[in-house]
Amino acid sequence: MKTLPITDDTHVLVLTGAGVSAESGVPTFRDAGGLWEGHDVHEVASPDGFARDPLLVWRFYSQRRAGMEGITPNGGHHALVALERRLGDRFLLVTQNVDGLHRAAGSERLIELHGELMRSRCTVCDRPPFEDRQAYKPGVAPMCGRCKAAGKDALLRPHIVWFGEIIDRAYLARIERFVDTAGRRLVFLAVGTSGLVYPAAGLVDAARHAGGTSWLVNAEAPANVERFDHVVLGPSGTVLPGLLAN
Ligand code: BV8
Repeated sequence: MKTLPITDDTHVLVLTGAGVSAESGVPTFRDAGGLWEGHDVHEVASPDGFARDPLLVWRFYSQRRAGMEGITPNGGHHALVALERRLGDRFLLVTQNVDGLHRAAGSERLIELHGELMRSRCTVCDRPPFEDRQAYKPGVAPMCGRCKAAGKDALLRPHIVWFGEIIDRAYLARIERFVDTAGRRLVFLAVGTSGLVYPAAGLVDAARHAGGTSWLVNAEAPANVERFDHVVLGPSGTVLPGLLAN
């Protein structure tokens, strides 16, 4: 079994996708054939879709919130926490997942690039995103309490980055700084991602451009497999503990 080549000055940047949560029982985007709970992704994960039918979008996200009941991190999440604790500031984890499982496992040097399923925010006022685990009943679109107190009606929305929405610049700057500082000392590890969604899918190119080496752990070879120096095919919950063992 291969192990990730980590020496005293190796910097590790990890990118995870839906595949890292699959063994915890969270359905992946691709497994659903691009249809989530039977909905076209652009109907339920885009600003236009929300403007068109906020009740449908809230039903979709409420279903996903309810679906997280009893779901816990798996061996892959825990192996990444152990590596973070071993490397400290030479480690950074970027996840495309909104399921909160990395945070639940104890990850701290973590960027949740596409937002968080269990947080909501107001579509009008500048109230910061807040924890909201509520799976709203069909037909209910939650409203902002602060706007209501000011006599206004304002819809809440999930604190999620939808297709066509920009990623927080501060996140991208932090990733850029990490890659630039690491340079040739960088090992980039992608886990459980089909490599189709940008800007996350471009991180492997940035890592290689900086002189780093790229690793992929995935159940099958994804579209961008040729951009990886090393490929380990298999379930990440089983593969990562061995691959990351010190
Ligand atoms: C942006 C939140 C600037 C939602 C998500 C045209 C119009 C508008 C935009 C675009 C456009 N063309 C291109 C774009 C850019 C667009 C994009 O990349 N589109 C793609 C489809 C081409 N990107 C954006 O819009 C981003 N913003 O670029 O802003 C801009 C703005 C306007 C126009 C241009 C640019 C924002 C993207 C964020 C979208 N939000 N999530 C929600 O989750 O509810 S993305 C969503 O889908 C997920 O978060 C995730 O990122 C993605 C699914 O990808 P994966 O995580 O890789 O999951 P997937 O199921 O695909 O793959 C799982 C893999 O795991 C598989 O390979 C499988 O084999 C493997 N696997 C399974 N089990 C296991 C396993 N591996 C290991 N172990 C296992 N057990």
